[in-house]
Amino acid sequence: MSLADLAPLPLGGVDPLPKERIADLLVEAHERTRALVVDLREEQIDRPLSPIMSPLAWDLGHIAAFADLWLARALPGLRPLRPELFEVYDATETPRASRGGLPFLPSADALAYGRDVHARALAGLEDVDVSPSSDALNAHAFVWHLLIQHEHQHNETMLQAMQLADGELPAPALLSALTRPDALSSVTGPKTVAIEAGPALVGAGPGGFAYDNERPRHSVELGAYELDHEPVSNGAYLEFVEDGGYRRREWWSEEGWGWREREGAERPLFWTDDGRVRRFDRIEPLDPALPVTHVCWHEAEAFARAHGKRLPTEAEWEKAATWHPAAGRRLAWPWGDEPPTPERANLDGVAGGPAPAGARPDGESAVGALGLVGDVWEWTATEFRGYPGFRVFPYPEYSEIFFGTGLRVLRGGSWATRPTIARPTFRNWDLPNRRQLFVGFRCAREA
Ligand code: AVJ
Ligand code: FE
Repeated sequence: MSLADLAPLPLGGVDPLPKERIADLLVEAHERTRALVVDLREEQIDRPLSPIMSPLAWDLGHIAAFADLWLARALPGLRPLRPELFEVYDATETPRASRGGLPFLPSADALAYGRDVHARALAGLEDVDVSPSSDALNAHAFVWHLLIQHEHQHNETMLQAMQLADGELPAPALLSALTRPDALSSVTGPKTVAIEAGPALVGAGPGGFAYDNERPRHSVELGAYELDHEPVSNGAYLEFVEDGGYRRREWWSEEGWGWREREGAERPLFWTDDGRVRRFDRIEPLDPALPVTHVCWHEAEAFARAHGKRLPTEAEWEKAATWHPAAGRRLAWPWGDEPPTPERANLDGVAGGPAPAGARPDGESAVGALGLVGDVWEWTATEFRGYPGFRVFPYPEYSEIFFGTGLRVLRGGSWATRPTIARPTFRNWDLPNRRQLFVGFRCAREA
């Protein structure tokens, strides 16, 4: 089966998804995970590639253990295959930095464990009732989507670890379109879109899969605001650097300046001191039309301040991505209710990196913004917390334990995000000093 044949459709819409479709998604996720490491040497999979990331072999075993655990919880009478491994693969108990020292399975064993659990999942799915009247874990195929979403999120995490590996690892061969078509190149300049005052509907509605932190849908009153038409480009960010962006204290928050001084940061991660940029094992010219990538929240915030702007709140981001002012309703995606296509959004790893601003006019949102979904995750001003009326489901360690701990919300997905994850209600989060995500930003201001 080719990966292209299995390109996952986003979830949602049909609920519950037919079992054959769920099975396809499980197979696709499993094959993608294996394809990400297939060209690597065992030693590259087994050792930590960066102090802030897990070894790839840990991700492989963790994906399997997560599925092993939840299958046993969801299928009556099924005992986990390898419960003795659950502690080693518990993300809460073992922070990423210390995972290199854990007794996790080396790559060949981790892959074998993954294959065994995957076979169990496919067999278990056949007999289970996923209709809305089934038990809490199986109704609407919730737990099955949970396995897919989990593996898909780790697919992106694994790519982050590979990019962090000091230029030692090539991009996986499956990211085949590593050369971006020139025809896409365009710079649209510092345009903004205007969004009228009024309520924003934020969060996932009752149907389809969503994580607990995306619910419940609620209304947030917003004033009129302007949002950048597209993510901030390398060209604009380079001007900021050349204007002394990293030397002018007045553009930084106190916390941000502290970060800058401790790090000695002078430019985005992966920009070289001779003005180029590293992508996996290649050093390339800095393309001014591409969105700036691998900046932390503090850098994004300083850039915004230098331009008399600020970062958008997550409600502002979501309104710009989903609100159709003329129709007076919320859309599922920026461009409408249909799922992403390669013409609408740069997702799923296949482009090997972000696309130039303006490259995908078909992805325009109803308020006229581009690139909200795909290309780069976008930092928002908002701290990660539960929405009003939040209820944990099915476990607090997915999101609740992170609420109110200083993490910032990111929206929109990147070029490496699986389409199943890139829905506009999805909330990613990270520490404000982290730059390993495929992350950029756009600015906002009061109208
Ligand atoms: C939502 C991306 C922050 O990677 O820590 C994976 C997703 N949770 N396994 C993370 C997740 C459990 C999570 N993020
Ligand atoms: Fe995980």
